[in-house]
Amino acid sequence: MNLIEKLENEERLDFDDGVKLYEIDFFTLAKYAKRSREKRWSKKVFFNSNRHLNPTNICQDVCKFCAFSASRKNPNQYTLDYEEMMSIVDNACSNGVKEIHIVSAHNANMSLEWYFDIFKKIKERYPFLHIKALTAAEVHFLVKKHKMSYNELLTKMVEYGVDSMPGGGAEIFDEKVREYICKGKVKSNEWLEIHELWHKRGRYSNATMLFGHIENIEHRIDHMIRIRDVQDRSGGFNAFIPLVYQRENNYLKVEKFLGAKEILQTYAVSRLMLDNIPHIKAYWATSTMNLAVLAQEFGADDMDGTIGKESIQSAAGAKSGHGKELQDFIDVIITSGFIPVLRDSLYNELEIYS
Ligand code: V47
Repeated sequence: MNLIEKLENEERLDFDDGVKLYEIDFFTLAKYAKRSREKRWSKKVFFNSNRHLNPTNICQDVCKFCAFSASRKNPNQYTLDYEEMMSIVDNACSNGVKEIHIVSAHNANMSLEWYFDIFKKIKERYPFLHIKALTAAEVHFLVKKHKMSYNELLTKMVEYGVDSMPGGGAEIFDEKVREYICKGKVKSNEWLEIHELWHKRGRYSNATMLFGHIENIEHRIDHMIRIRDVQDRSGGFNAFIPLVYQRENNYLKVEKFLGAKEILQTYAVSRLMLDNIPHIKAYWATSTMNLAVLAQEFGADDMDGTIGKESIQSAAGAKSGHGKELQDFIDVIITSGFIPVLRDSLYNELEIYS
């Protein structure tokens, strides 16, 4: 069966099909990706009211693409104290935020208790606030440092109030590319294992892919298929998030940057390859609001959320330092002919604006 027949019949696509998707006519690709997102979500575009919290930027690892962690290029080290963190959370909650998304650098000076106390203090004050915290990269870092098993740490995370895990740290799973861009970080199979163990507890998480740097199309398809294989067994990934590489203030020299066409193709290919993941998120912080809403025509159905303050991508040049208002999402989604849906972290629909 050829690729177009497979797309017509909604057959599962293999590795070669995935590569070919980048070669077929752009609007034919868009047609099938959009059909797939509309079958699932019709004209709905999801977003949420969230706040990012990055407790420390001191990191023992050196990922070449990262401009967030303190280094020669970013000498401003910080570690927030509990009072500072709680004041951010208080502020967010008084503005109606429903999710706190906590990601730290790998700071060898901080104890395990320091991490757990962040979650505990937030949950004590705001029992209904959803805590999305600890990437698989952080889980791996903490487990190695404290000589415990993944499962022991995941048990503690649940005990101290973590509700779901973010999709960070996946980068690109191809071992050669990974070795070059983030040597020493959680390995690909370990990243996948941590998420699968988390899903086995009935918990949810996301999966990201950092693209537009030194990887090629084959690496992207391989990345998606490794995630799809886990999802076949576990069903715990809520969303796949292709993150567009931002190029400033880091150590990864990239000659050629992606244009809008290849970014949109990648959202579309993600939708078609990842037939078992409910949501494809066009994260506005790396794609801009304009492209994130256009991505809804190319298979995406989610734009992430208000964020409050964004520190990781904005350090590398993205214009995402300041968050957005709910009204910004509502306006851009309605003007583009879609239906804005305010969701919670697990995609329960809180409000539909029509
Ligand atoms: O894993 C770092 C990425 C990720 C750069 O789960 C960069 O809902 C682009 O994972 N250019 C962390 N990206 C952020 C993340 C995330 C974001 C939004 C939502 C969710 C979710 C997860 O940021 C890292 C890394 O891949 N990143 N540097 C850069 N220069």
